[in-house]
Amino acid sequence: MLIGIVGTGAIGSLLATQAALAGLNCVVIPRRERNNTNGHIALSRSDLAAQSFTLPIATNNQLSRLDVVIVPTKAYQVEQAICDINAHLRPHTAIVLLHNGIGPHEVVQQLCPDNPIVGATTSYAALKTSAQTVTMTGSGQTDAGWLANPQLTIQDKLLQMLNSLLPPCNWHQDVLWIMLKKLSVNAVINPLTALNNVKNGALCDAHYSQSIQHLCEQTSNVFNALGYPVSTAALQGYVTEVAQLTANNYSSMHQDLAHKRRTEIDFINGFIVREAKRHRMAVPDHQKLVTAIHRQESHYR
Ligand code: KPL
Repeated sequence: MLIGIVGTGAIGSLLATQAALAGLNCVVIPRRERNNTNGHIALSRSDLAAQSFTLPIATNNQLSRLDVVIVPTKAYQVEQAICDINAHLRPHTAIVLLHNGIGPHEVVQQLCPDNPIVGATTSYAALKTSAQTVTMTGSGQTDAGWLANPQLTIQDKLLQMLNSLLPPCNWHQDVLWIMLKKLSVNAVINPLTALNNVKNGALCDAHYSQSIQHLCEQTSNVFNALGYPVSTAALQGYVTEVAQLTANNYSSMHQDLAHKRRTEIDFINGFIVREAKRHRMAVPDHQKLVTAIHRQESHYR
């Protein structure tokens, strides 16, 4: 099974080193200058006594032979990443999308109408400490399932692959629900920690409970309209659980703002705002967070 991994961000580099450790047949597809000669990329893992790995950079020929391509980029980078390689992909190559938020699979479906598309989320965490060094900062679990064109003959192979890379991995009949649940947590923790410059655990303070309740209530209304009946209390419970489990972490959105990078707000709270509009519902607290994050981004974009 030939696996392509797009980009060498934190999760991309983690996946590439995990693939090398597991002896999987894997090529790296850098997002910017893609080397069409037979180049290689060197990566080292600082959590594994600086163990180093050399991985091949995909040639066009290898791109056309991929069985699966994993896209572990930021949500807003997915479309360009797929456009860059689409001319070489065959229609049976499975595309695994692994990002925060919801939305990019719709454009991927338009660009690659016949390819099987998998949605995945993971609670693994990684940090790039230099261009060629990555460290796994947290292990966890991975959840995956079909988003489009399910291809049952390769499902077991994909699950086995994800279990080698980010174990344990569970396969879900309705992965959209898993993604919505994760989105409901990210829609609270990410913008609140980013705007208040605090670690995730700070949100357990009573000071935030009313804002969290309002956000979860509006998320619950939208999810109910989408056909996923879930209570405000259940969503609050997920948020509290993740805030406690990751108390010492800074959320990805906090890190994005701190490093003056674009955030994934448009695919997290922005998704809730768009769905609310489609169903003629009001989500004023999510809208306020989108506006406030955009305002912060406008200072450097
Ligand atoms: O997914 C996360 C993120 O930061 O993007 C959480 C779960 C909030 C952990 O920090």
